[in-house]
Amino acid sequence: MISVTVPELGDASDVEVIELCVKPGDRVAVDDPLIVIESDKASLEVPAPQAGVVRALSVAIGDRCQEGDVIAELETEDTAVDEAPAAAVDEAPAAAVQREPTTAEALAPAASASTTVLEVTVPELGDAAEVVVVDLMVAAGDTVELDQGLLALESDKATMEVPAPQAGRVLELCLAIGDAVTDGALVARLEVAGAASPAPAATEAPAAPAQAPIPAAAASVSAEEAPAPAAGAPVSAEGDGGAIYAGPAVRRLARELGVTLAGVTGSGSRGRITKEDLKAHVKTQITAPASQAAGGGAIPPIPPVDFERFGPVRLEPISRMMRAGAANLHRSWLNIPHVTQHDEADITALESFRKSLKDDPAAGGIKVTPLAFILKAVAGALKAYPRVGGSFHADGEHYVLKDFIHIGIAVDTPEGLIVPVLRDVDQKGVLALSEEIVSLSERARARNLKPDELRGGCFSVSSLGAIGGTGFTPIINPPEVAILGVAKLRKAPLWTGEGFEPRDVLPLSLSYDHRAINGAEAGRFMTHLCHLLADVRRLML
Ligand code: CAO
Repeated sequence: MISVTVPELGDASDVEVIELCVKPGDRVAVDDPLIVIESDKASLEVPAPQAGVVRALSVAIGDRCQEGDVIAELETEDTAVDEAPAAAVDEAPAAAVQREPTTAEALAPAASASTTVLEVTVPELGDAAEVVVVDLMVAAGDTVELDQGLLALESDKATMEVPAPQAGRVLELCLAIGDAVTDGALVARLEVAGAASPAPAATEAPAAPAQAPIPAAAASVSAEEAPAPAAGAPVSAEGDGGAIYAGPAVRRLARELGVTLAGVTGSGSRGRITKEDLKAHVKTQITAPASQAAGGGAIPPIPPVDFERFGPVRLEPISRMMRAGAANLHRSWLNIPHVTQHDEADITALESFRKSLKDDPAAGGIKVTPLAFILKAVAGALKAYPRVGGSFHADGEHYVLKDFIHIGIAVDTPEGLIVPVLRDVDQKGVLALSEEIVSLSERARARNLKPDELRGGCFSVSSLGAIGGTGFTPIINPPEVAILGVAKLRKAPLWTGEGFEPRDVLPLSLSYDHRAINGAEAGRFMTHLCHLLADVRRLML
């Protein structure tokens, strides 16, 4: 553990703490700012002299301090290992626990070291840019088995566990409940016996990352960054020449976000801009009425309403999943020219066969709903009309045709809508698809889907058939270009050529991206789909 003190202040005798950049428990790299202090002439960040974990902050905002005053206690990489649980020290030769091995040592044959420290990181998160820690399943000092969950993460779509890549002892858990993390964030340090097995790269312990040489590109970026103004130096000005009070970390963040600090109002003393000010500014810009941001063609905002004027109201939080879903739907609706093609399939024969499966031992008691047949028929129609399962290429010059048929199903959950994907639907039977629908929808409702189960779809099906309705216009799930809405099956009189017969009629609505699919193709796709559903024996051809 080392004590971090206020550095030499030049002319200034005492300074005020105006910002805390970290909190106890935070992991910092060398030179990460810990606090910001301000004299009457300038502000200055006090950086971490070494990489480590902040164990305590000895100052609060508004405190006045002087050169040499302790501002924080930092557990550095070395001291963290020194203070490893006694049992670990007992069981392992001192050399193995006194310091972390380098990558080379960690990967060396077992004979060279009796223990190795593995850094477990957040695995690839797929579409989820950021996830939140919702459960800590172990504590420092715990012994863990291979694949035992260390902690649980939750995105707006699913919950997942980060498992131990090897059996061992948890030296340190580096995250706390509520922390928002991204791919590669450090989860835990694990002491494992012997040399590290060649685990996936993400879980291998790199040699103290903060000490790794900075690649040339990174070095040139940091050279461009404004240096921390020394105490007593004038506060640097930005853009318009006016004085802008902001530390290097805030300036760096502003550059990353493309924000000109001149437009940001600072809430710190003497108008100093904090990270919170910057984030609030960006949020305001994003949520600002489009008419202000985008000029004449923008969408006029819906004016806010004070509902309490009309009676008592209650506020209910909107789930993360619901918010993410709303953003996706809005983005799709605004970007994609939707057209919806309606049709009806005569599924009398399909229904009679499906109902017969209830008592058929061959079905093994599996619950079979019309949806499994619909997926199978959609797969057949996608084979015949592959453009409907395609996507625009990001280069804007190509269309992607896929040699696989993965189909998403919209599942209604208490937290919001979620679309797990069934893979290779064309290669599976109706019973296997039925089992998968039940499994995916149950796990979607338990928020227990893996990221891989939520991506890769070519097409989606949204079934409201169990609920009701005669038709609806579903919203496309990009990068897909089409989605099928299924409404409630009904008995209807159909003309057979000789008279009317009561038939089972299934209303279907295909919303498609008119840039990708023209109306004639959509019409043919739907006609073919209805044809397949009318006699599912055709799926075997
Ligand atoms: N017409 C009439 N009855 C239907 C039907 C239809 N089109 N589709 C299903 N049913 C029946 C089923 O056969 C079942 O009855 P039985 O048990 O007597 O056979 C009953 O309705 C319940 O079905 P289910 O909902 O349990 O199963 P499913 O396979 O049809 O659907 C799932 C699964 C996950 C898609 C569904 O539960 C769900 O979440 N639907 C909502 C999707 C949604 O919200 N879409 C709107 C998104 S906005 O575009």
